Amino acid sequence: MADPTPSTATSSSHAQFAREAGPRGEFVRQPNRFTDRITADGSSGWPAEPGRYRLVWSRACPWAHRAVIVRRLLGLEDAISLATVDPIRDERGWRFTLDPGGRDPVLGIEYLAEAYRATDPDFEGRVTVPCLIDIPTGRVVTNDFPQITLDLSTQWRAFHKPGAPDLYPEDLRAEMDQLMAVIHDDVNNGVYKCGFATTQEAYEAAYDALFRRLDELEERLRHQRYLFGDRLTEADIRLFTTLVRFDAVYHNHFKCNRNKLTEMPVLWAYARDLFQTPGFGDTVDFDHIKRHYYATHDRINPSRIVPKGPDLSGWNTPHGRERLTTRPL
Ligand SMILES: N[C@@H](CCC(=O)N[C@@H](CS)C(=O)NCC(=O)O)C(=O)O
Repeated sequence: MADPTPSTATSSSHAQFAREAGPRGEFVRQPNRFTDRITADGSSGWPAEPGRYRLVWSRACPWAHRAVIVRRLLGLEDAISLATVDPIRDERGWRFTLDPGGRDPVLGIEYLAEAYRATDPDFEGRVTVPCLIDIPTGRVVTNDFPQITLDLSTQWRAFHKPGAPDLYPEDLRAEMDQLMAVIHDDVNNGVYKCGFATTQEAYEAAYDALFRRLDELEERLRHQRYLFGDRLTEADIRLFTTLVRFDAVYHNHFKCNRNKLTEMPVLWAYARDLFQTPGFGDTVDFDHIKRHYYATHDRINPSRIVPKGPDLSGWNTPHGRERLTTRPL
């Protein structure tokens, strides 16, 4: 381990988000504030109903990107509308400055924080995407990102397109939950734990866990096309949204630099295979991704300079993974 002396002061003043710094300088993500669920039978008070809810995302955000890929694969675009925020937050948070007049045309608000405050006037945490908003009342139903996507699969079934994939199949759920949990801890959130650590020790622990897990996934995917054999599932979507950001931001900005994704041959081919699948690559916006991370985490990158590289043209090169498939998608 490198000499930890320079950063042993674990003061949260070094942290990107002061309220989310643990006692040993580790990043501790805030809990999701709104955890209501939209259900098929409406028993939660929020029935699955086309046209009623608006999904708010940032093209930069890996957690929100999941929801958009799932929505697309299931054919829920007409049932759930989409609001896109500016990749650059100001001191009041996510803004609808990409829309005419700087207002979301459906919700009529300029800042996502307005919906959070309308739902909970005492809310003081980070206002986050993704979230689902009830259009008639303007209330935030949920910003519980892991549940949002599972519910799109299980509670919105009546509105899926014909032939939509089962992204959360019952026979795989126990195994999927287990794998998605470790991928969350070590990879999806793991890159943030590297980037937002305020001590050398916390950073190295996160870095080691991240690359240990990536090595394991590299082996798992060597002889099978997806994480669960020949079936594309939500687990792949969750892994993809981190992998696609890896070389563009995490490798440099979050110091996840043992190697680039392009230097892990199996994961690189796997990620390209997904990238070239409709719903994946066509929902990736490298410009938003780079500008968001480099220009809004001012503790990590005070100059806000956005690197010109890396060369991202490799994403569309042949991946050769078709030979691993025995069943059509
Ligand atoms: N809801 C989760 C995860 C979603 C999340 O972190 N989204 C990021 C974008 S990737 C966000 O909205 N951040 C707002 C901010 O940093 O102020 C959380 O509260 O940490």
